[in-house]
This record gives sequence, C-alpha cells and structure tokens, in this order.
Amino acid sequence: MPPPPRLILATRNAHKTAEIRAMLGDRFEVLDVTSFPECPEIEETGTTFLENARLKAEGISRVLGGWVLSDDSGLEVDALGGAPGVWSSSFGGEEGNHSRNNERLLAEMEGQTERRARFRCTLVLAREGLAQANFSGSVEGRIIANSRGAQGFGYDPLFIPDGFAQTFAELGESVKNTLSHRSRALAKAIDFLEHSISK
Ligand code: ITT
Repeated sequence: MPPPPRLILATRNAHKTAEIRAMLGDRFEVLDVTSFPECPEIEETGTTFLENARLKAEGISRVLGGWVLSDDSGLEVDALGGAPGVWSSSFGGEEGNHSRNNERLLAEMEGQTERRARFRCTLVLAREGLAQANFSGSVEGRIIANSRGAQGFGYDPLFIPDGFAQTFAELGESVKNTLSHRSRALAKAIDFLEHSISK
C-alpha cells in the first residue's frame, strides 16, 4: 500500500489539528505548521472567516508548496450582534487566551435572556499559493451562564448544541466531531480532498 497523501493544516491550534486528524482517519497524513519552523505567522487581517481562511491557506501553501487546508472559525452570539465572530480568539484582549475569552463572554452575557449562538467554520484548500475551494459549516446552540466540562478548547465549556443537555466540553471530541461546525465543513470537503489530493 502506498503511503497516504500529505495534507498540511495551516494552523497552530493543536485542538483543531486533533479534531481534523480524527475526522479524516487514515485517508491522509495530516501535519500542521508546527512541523515546519520555516512557516511564517500569517496575519489575519480579513473581516470574514472566508477572507482569513484564504489568507492562511494561501500564505502557507506559497511557502510549503503542496496541498494546504486552513480553518477559520468562531462563535457568533445573537445578543452581542454576532460578536465575537472573526475576533473570537482575541475577545478577552489577548490572542489565544481561552480563559480570558470565556470570562469576557460570561460578563457580557450576564443577565441576558437571549442566549442563542452558533459556531461557524470555513475551510479553504490551497495549492502553490492559490485557493482552490472553500467549505463552510455551522452548529446552532446556546450560551450557558457557568462554564461546564474540561474537554475541547475555546468556548466549548460555554456552548450547548441544540438537541443536547451538555456542553461541547462535557460531550467530548467523539460526540463533538459528529455535529460540530468543523465536522460539517469537513464533510463537504472530503470528496474534493480525496479526488484532488490523491492525484
Ligand atoms: P489558527 O489561526 O492557528 O488556526 P486560532 O485558534 O487562532 O488558530 P481562529 O483564528 O480561527 O483560530 O480563531 C478561532 C477561535 O474561535 C478559537 O480560538 C476559539 O476561541 C473559537 N473557536 C473556533 N472553533 C471552536 C471550537 O470548535 N470550540 C471552541 N471554540 C472555538
């Protein structure tokens, strides 16, 4: 059997890599940019998930050459007019500080009766510096008033998906991967990935 084709993820978020790797199984050799120290930090200057996903996929594939998949994602809260949205990773004031992000979200939602929210994810697949395709997915749910659960990352302890009584952080990766925004976007990408990357 030949080795599986390589797919590089344009992310430094180890949780995204773990989820995507688990969902793709052994179809691809999945690596992320932490395996390539020569990869630059890509500035996310876009105002939409698609723009930022495209910047990351094109920027990394320009440097590494092969097939690169990026993920730009975030949480939209109706009572906050769609915030934190594309700024989800720095909502608490410090990029990637999930506990500060969650503290700010809890503070902003205090006393709010409208708790509806959704996670969104856009994936962009690029090659040689050019985007080839994009895929999006979302999952509806609500924000609770106190953090619950220790699995997952980011806003997972504050988000209960519709149809469930537990947060993503309580449900864990195997359940989350059956219904998350990321899994729904990836399900749409699978055919394209298998047909393009194996050639
Ligand atoms: P890369 O840019 O390196 O991929 P990142 O974490 O900075 O990593 P984003 O810019 O796409 O990625 O920001 C996504 C943020 O949205 C993430 O930091 C979380 O705060 C939130 N988020 C996205 N998907 C999530 C999920 O499945 N569970 C919980 N929070 C999530």
